[in-house]
Amino acid sequence: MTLAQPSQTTTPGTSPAGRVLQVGPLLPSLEAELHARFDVVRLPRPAERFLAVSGPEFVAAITTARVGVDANTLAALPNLGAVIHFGVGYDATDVAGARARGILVSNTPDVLTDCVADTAVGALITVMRRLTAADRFVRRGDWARGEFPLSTKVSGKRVGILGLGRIGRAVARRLEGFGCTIAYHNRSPVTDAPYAYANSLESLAAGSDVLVVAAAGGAGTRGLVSQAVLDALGPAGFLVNVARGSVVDERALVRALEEGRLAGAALDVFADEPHVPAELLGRDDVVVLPHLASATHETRAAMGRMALDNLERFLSTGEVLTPVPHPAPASTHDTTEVVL
Ligand code: 8YV
Repeated sequence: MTLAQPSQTTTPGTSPAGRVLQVGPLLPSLEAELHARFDVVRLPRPAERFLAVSGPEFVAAITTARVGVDANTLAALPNLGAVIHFGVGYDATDVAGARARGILVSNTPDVLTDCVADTAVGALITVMRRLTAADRFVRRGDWARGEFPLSTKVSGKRVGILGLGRIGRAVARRLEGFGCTIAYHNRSPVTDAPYAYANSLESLAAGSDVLVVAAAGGAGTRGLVSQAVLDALGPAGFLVNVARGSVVDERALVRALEEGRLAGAALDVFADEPHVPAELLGRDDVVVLPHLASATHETRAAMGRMALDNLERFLSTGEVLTPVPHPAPASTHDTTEVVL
């Protein structure tokens, strides 16, 4: 679809005319379809000169949960009407700034819930049973020299979930099948949840063998898993994070592991991806994954379809199909909206 001249307004119910800006890399198949169907330009880096000249041409931006559209980029796009995310998280985008200008923001909820929850449970089992360490043990030839050390039983354990939203619930359902006892912490209790509510994250951690982080990223949850929370989890406790690296105080986590104040951690996300703290890399009590929770053929294809459907709907009607929740989970530890 080739679109006409940029319009100054993107009133819901009307078709905004203009170009689409691709911010960051996308799944190759999604990028190919996008460029075949729409008038799309990929934002070059550095972006300033390009945006100064061409910024007004764009009525929609498409990006990923990890890259997002920041405040500076938004400011250079005066006719923008929508930010379309490939991903459920949108903490990398200046959503408040977008809202203030009436710019719509969409994400791809639900379609990735199963894969992210599967990954959380897989990572939990992997770190508690030391499966990746055991794999390395066999490959090194150490098995011929002795037995692999004992690990920790998973079934029946007490699991605390930070952020009982779509993904947190899917993790809980799966772990119920392992006979685990589930408790959770959100800013406020979820009315229809059959699990015990802890009114502080520290008390949740103190009563858990494993803490699973499934809360939205952003300012409101930054550093929520603090040294005090890790200490409450204790030297026999495990941490699993499939949400955002920013939710955990990464330096405190490294110290806790190094000082034997935590039994292990399985991390799919980091504060400064793709950089992983060097101290974690040599540790057998840590599982490090490259932010892959939603990265299956099936789920990424479904996310791509949903992103394209949102873009198409916006360009034809001025609306989106799956707008992000309003108000966004934000300032005061609102972990009820869940991530990824
Ligand atoms: C995305 C994610 O797959 O959806 C999210 O919030 O973090 C991941 O599932 C990834 O950011 C897409 O590039």
